[in-house]
Amino acid sequence: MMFDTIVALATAPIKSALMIVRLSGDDALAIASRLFSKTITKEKKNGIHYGHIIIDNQIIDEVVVLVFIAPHSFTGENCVEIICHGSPLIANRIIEATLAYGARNATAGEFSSRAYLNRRIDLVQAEAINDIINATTIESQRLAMLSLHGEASKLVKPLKKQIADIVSLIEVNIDYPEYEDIEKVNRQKIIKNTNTIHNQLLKLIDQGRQGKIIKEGINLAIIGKPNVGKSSLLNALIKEDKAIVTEYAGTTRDIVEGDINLNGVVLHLFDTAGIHDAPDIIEEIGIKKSKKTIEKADLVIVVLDATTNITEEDRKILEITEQKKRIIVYNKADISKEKQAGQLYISALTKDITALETEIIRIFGIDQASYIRPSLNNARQLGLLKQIDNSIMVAKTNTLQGASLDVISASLQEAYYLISRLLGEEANSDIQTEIFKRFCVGK
Ligand SMILES: Nc1nc2c(ncn2[C@@H]2O[C@H](COP(=O)(O)OP(=O)(O)OP(=O)(O)O)[C@@H](O)[C@H]2O)c(=O)[nH]1
Ligand SMILES: [Mg+2]
Repeated sequence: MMFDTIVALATAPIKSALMIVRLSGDDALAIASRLFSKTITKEKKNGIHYGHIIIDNQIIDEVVVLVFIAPHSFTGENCVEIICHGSPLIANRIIEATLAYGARNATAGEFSSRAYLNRRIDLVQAEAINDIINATTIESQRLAMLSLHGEASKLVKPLKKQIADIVSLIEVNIDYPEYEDIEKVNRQKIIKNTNTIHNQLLKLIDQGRQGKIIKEGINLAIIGKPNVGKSSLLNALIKEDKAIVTEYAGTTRDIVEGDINLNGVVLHLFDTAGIHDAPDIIEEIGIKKSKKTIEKADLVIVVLDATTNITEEDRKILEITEQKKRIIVYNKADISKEKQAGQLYISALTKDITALETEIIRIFGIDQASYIRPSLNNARQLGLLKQIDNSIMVAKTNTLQGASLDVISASLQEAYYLISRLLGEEANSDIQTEIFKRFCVGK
């Protein structure tokens, strides 16, 4: 593919030890040669060159230039990386000079998108680059790295082949029914194969969901009536006296947030105003916010007071959180005399909250393997996996209901196409090519 040459600062635009100006495109070598004291040509192999940046006959900086000749570069194009001293002024002068010599400013993510367009990486790998940059835990960084190395993409490639196998069989039966040496399509076989693919997809979706949690964390709302110890619980979880705690009901008015890393999973915690009736106007606003926080939470912790019986207010809170994934905890266990079997008791005051932490991990069903296993785990990938599964299930239902082979094939082809979309492959890598690669029909 032919592309114009793009330039960008690859490092932060702040005073630092070094900065990197990156160029990629057909004219990258020529443009860099015009400002570098040495000429960089294609004939030279990938390499490191020491020299000077000279603009308007003036030495601007002493630099190291990395040269990557197409296709042996990240973008698959000719690439030059100029490592200059870490002055924004110098980096800007270098960038301006490259612009004057015909480069243009790269847009956000354009180097990665070129790597994708030049087929150096697929779409899942391109998404992983962003994940690596945004990762906040070692665990999520590790998952992103697996995706970048193509491990996540490999998960769906066998499915594509399996679908192509059934579609090939169906299509050949439709198009060449007169050939006797062709395997006759058998509905039982289609059902068996769709079941196998469905089970694999369910597994991928579950693993992706776990990967998503490791990558993005969980929004966790701490909910309850006033004075049950919600803010004390937030403080115990984050191991910091962040939220104000008093013996007066109605202390928390606004949402107090905190993040913790629990076994490699980031919990975004939201301590909320106690929900109750007849509040004053400020509390009323706080309570509205509490209810909004419930909506956006992945997990709600309903805090009850272990020292008192459940009240009407508690009941209402249990009712409004009923549809959510939730954990009900009895706080103030340190001073409660009676304990009911099967309930979760904690003491936010004495920081005895291990049982709750264990339950949080359990409820999301994250197994140890998820931390090191590649997965298709962003919203786009998970959405497409579900759509693929849906098409497979339609094919199965149609087969069971005796639909025509054309109709069954159409759903399977849709599933195949969706896998291509997941990987960001072009439409011309379409299923017809795949089918006829396998069959030597019309000998
Ligand atoms: N004994 C005991 N007291 C606790 C515990 N947790 C909280 N308290 C006390 O209960 C009172 C209320 O605690 P908070 O954490 O402010 O309660 P809250 O649910 O945030 O209250 P609001 O913000 O008013 O809704 C304070 O006096 C705490 O010290 C606990 O586990 N044991
Ligand atoms: Mg509070």
